[in-house]
Amino acid sequence: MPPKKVVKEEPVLLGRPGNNLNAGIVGLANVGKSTLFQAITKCSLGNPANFPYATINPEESRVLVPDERFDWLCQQYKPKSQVPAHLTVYDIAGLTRGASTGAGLGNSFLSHIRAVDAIFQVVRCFDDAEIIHVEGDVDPIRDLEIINEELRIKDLEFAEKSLENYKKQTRRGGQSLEMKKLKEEEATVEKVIEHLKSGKDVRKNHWSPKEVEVINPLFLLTAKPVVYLVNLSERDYIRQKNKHLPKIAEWVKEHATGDTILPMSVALEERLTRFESDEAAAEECKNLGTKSALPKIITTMRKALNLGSFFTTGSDEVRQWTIRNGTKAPSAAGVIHGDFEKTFIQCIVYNYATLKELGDEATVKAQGKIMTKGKDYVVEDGDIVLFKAGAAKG
Ligand SMILES: Nc1nc2c(ncn2[C@@H]2O[C@H](COP(=O)(O)OP(=O)(O)O)[C@@H](O)[C@H]2O)c(=O)[nH]1
Ligand SMILES: [Mg+2]
Repeated sequence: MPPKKVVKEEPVLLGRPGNNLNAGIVGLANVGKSTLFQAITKCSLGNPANFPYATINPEESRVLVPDERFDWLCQQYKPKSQVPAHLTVYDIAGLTRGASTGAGLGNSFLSHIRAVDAIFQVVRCFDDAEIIHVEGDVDPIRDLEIINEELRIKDLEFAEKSLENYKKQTRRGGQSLEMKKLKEEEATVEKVIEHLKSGKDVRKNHWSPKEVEVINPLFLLTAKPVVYLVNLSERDYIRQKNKHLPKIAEWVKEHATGDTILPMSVALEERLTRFESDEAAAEECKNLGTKSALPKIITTMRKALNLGSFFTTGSDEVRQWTIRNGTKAPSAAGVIHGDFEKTFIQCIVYNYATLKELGDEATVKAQGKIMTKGKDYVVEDGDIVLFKAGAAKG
């Protein structure tokens, strides 16, 4: 007898569906958020492509995603146009203790955080008597807890509101399918409330796909992936040492297991953007025995958002496209043009790794490594794809 077919539940990710995701810089006031945002915006992230990644408005910027695969493809094809992938980053005003209850500009900060897909949380570890710390002194653990708590309180408030709504609907009772579904959803919201009350962030749990479907429309703040950016003095960053670092690592391990912590120095990054050229900045790094943390910051965030890339290549254009990992071919085609998703026929595909190994497209072809795939194909990170689509129906 053939083995029983295992029906695999399709995983559903927490957060907004789609491929065009963004990240916001969050933290207390005066921790270096805006300076970091400026540095990210100005620097070319080592990417040679000439791409208009300018600030869209003072708080929103499209940042190049550095990727050596893209650079290599551009060298191979020498295309007329080079379009790297980008990540949209927002500078969000500082959060204050009590923001969840409306302190400061509390609720408006929180609504800005609600609008982003992921959070860069900047934690201040640099000492500078001239830069006032809103809480009086440098204490990163206290700061982490303030932010963590404000976000959690706000989520609790939202979840409780949602529970009230469910209760209104389930009060009338009954055995209908619809009622059964509502009760299940209500139970999930109750579970979320329990989870938050026990001091845990929503993203730190294994929710079933069904539960995720209930959680996503709540747009919870602690469901968003977080990358912790520890802002050190230039000196501490260069020597990769700071007395607070071990404690931060411990805190993250306990409260946000698995989240990435990246030590960085906003002061250094800001200084590097003031050099006349990328080469001069690189020379400075070499002399200091260090390197900019910005490329890693961007690529780490892409990973946290579960984003991958596929490429389209040719002598006209080499372009890197962004998709969620696990995206099927028609949806990936839809990233290029909305119509392609519906009119998708097939795709011609091989991976960058194969191309890099064999040297050029002609060899990949001669060795029969180019595949034709249909609508169930899951596009892999690094795939080089040509989509075939039919004419759009009017
Ligand atoms: N010494 C030092 N000062 C910094 C650093 N980052 C930012 N600052 C200064 O701190 C002040 C607040 O910075 P800003 O980026 O506006 O902080 P935000 O409130 O978090 O956006 C400014 O005067 C910055 O020049 C840093 O890494 N080291
Ligand atoms: Mg600011």
